[in-house]
Amino acid sequence: MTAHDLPDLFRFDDGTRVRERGEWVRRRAEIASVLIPIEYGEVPPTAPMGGLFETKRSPAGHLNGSESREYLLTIDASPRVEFALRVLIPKGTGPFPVILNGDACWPLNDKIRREMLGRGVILARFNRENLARDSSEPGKPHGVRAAFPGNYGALAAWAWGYHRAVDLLLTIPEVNPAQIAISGHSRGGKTTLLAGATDERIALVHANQSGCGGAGCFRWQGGKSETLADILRQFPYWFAPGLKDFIGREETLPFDQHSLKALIAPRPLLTTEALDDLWANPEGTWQSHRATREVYRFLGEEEKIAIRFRHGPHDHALADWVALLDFMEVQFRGKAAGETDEENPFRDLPLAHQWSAPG
Ligand code: GTR
Repeated sequence: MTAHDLPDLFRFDDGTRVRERGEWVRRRAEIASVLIPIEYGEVPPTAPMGGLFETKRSPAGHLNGSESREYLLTIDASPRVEFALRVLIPKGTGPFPVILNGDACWPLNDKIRREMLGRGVILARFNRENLARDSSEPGKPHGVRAAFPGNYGALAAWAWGYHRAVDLLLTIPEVNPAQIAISGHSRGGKTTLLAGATDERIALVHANQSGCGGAGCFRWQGGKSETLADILRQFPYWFAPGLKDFIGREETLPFDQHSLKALIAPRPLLTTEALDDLWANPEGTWQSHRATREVYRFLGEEEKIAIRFRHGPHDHALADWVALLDFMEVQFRGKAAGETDEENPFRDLPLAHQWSAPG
C-alpha cells in the first residue's frame, strides 16, 4: 500500500489488542458503533409485521416446475410501510435455502432463475426503491423515511427492507431458516453488506461489484475507480450526511470497508468482481478481502470468506450468480470447494495504479 495502511481490526479503541476469539464480539460491537453512524446513519428500528397477504399464487408448473407466490408485507408504523416480495419455490421437498435479492428494480433473466431453481434454491425478490427512492430529489418523505425519520441514507433504508423481508421469509414453511442468503449488485451490493452486517439471521452475504461504499476500500483506489468525492457528488443521499467531512482525508476515517465486511464474520461472505469494471474498484476490493480474511482466520473460519473475479463489464451476470450458487453449496451443503482463484490478480500492476492521498 502506498499511502496508508488499513485500520487495524484487532485493536480496541483503548489501544489494547484482541487476543482471544471470545473477545471478537466486543470488538465487533465497537467497530459497528463507529462505522455505521458515520457512513450510513443508523439502520431504522425493527418494526413488527402488521400484516402479510398472499396476493398471487401460480401453481407448480411455472418455470422449471416451480411455484410462484407474491406476498404483500405491511409494517406497523405511521405511515404504514408496505412492499411486495415475489417468491419462486423449486419443485421437490423443502425446506430449501433462499437467495433474497432487493434489486427487483432491475430485470433478471429466466436463465438465471432456472439456474437457481435447478439447484434447489428459492428466489425471493423485492424492489428496494419501494422502501426509499433512489433519487436526490428530496420530495415528500416516502416509505421508511416517512415512517422513521432520521439521519440515515437510502442504503440503510434498503438494508432495513432486507431485514423485514427476512421476517417474512421466516414464516414460509418451505424456507430453511438457517440458510437465508442475500445478494445484491452494485448499489444493491453496498446494501447487502450493510444488511448482513446488521442482522445475524442472514446466514450468507453476497455483494457483486459493490465498489465505493461497498466492498472497495476508500484508502486503496485502483486506477479509474470511484472515490468518496465522486460518489458523494452524485449520490449523497445513499449515506449519512457526515461522511462528506472525510472527502480528501480518507486516511482519517476510523474504519475502511474491510471493517464493514468484518462485521459479517464468521458468517459466509462472498464478493464477486469484474476485472474490467474499474469504477467498482476490484483492486481495492481485493485489499478489503485480504484484510477481512484475517478476521475469519482468527476465528478459525477462513473457508467462509471468498472472492471471485471474472472478466467483463459491470453487470450482475449469470457467472456471478453461479459463483454464489457454488459458494452456497459449499457452505450449506458441505460440497467440497473447487479450484479457487484467490491469488492477487493485481500483483503485476505498477504502483501508479494505487491510491495516494490527494494534495
Ligand atoms: C454508479 C455508482 C456506483 C454503483 C453503480 C450502480 O453510478 O457510481 O457506486 O453503485 O452506480 O449501482 O450501478
